[in-house]
Amino acid sequence: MTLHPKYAELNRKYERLLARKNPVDTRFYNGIVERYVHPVLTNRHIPLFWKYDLDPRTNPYFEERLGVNCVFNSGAVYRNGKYYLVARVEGDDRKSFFAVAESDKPTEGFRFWDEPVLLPDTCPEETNVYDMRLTQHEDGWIYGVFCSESKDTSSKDLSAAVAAAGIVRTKDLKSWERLDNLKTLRSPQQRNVVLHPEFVDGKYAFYTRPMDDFIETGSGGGIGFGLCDDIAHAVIDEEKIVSMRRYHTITESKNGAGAVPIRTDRGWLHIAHGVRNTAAGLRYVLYCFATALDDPSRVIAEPGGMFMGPLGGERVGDVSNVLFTNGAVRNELDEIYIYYASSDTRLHVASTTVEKLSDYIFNTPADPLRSRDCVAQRIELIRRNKAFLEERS
Ligand code: M1P
Repeated sequence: MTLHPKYAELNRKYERLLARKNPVDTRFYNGIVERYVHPVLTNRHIPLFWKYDLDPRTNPYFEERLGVNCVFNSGAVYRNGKYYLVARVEGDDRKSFFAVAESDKPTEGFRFWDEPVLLPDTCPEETNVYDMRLTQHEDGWIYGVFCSESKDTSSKDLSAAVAAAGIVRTKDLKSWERLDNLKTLRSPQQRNVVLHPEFVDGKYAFYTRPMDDFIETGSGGGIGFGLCDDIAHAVIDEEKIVSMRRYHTITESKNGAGAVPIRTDRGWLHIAHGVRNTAAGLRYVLYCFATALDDPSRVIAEPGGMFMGPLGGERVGDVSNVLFTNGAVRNELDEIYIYYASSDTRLHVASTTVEKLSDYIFNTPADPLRSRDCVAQRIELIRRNKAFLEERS
């Protein structure tokens, strides 16, 4: 029996999409990162055989049987010259799962492996999983730390859920070992948890995000940091706040550790997300900070504001309230690629270098709290620039 003619047509489109070049978006400039015209992963990158039953006897109308709504927040690793993303794939039923996509190039050509990741079934209460951060740890394993969502059985509210940090490890991104979910004794819920790539005082170190409930961080004061002895049964009893939530800043509503920190000579570079209630509604942005090499819980530089926000005004329809990263990689050329999601529907990439990102983090002034002080800061820059220009004329 022959294949449905639609298959050949859709397959041609799929291959064209995967071969498409992804030029730098010249409409955007901030000197810190380059952004690219096309997303690196969307639901159109999902192989046809994940969605359609190709047998015309059981699918005579070539209907999508298991559709995919979107592909976004991905963990990222760079190994042996290849870029690997473990993306959050969300089916039409809005349940998420993980899948590995691979490319030789950091900004284009990502192709999903034939099958998505089937996690070991060791957590019967878990109803949904998403947002995996991938850490190549110095102990030799690649760890995936992700959001594990379960129904809150203690609440009468049918939609009440509990967020915890699930932990898996792998050597090849193919076979995954499930470890116990992270326990944080002081915080009832966790999201945006990131494993630090090196031991700290001989222990595994996590960036956490203490939350009062499933969505709201409530009294959770920002990005936390805690140590644990045993990664297979990880328990953190004390969380220290590293990057604080602050009133009237981009971390006002909540913030979260985004990508795994990048080691440089000057310190660990962190890319995180902040959420703020703005005049236009809730807005997610990316911000950065650096921590000390000998103590990755001690912030040594934290510029004010954001270094990447939604592309306001430039792409009508693509302007989103969400800008979220959980993966960035650095290659041997000291290039950094940041994989970020916009609108919770597609995955984009931005690039920078260790030098540029460090320059931004260590030389951008901190955010004064009051609007008046921000104006004063700006006037100071304007006057300095005027003097500089006059000197040259
Ligand atoms: O919708 C935006 C993001 O919301 C959650 O992250 P956070 O708790 O930091 O706001 C997550 O569901 C994330 O996947 C999502 O992108």
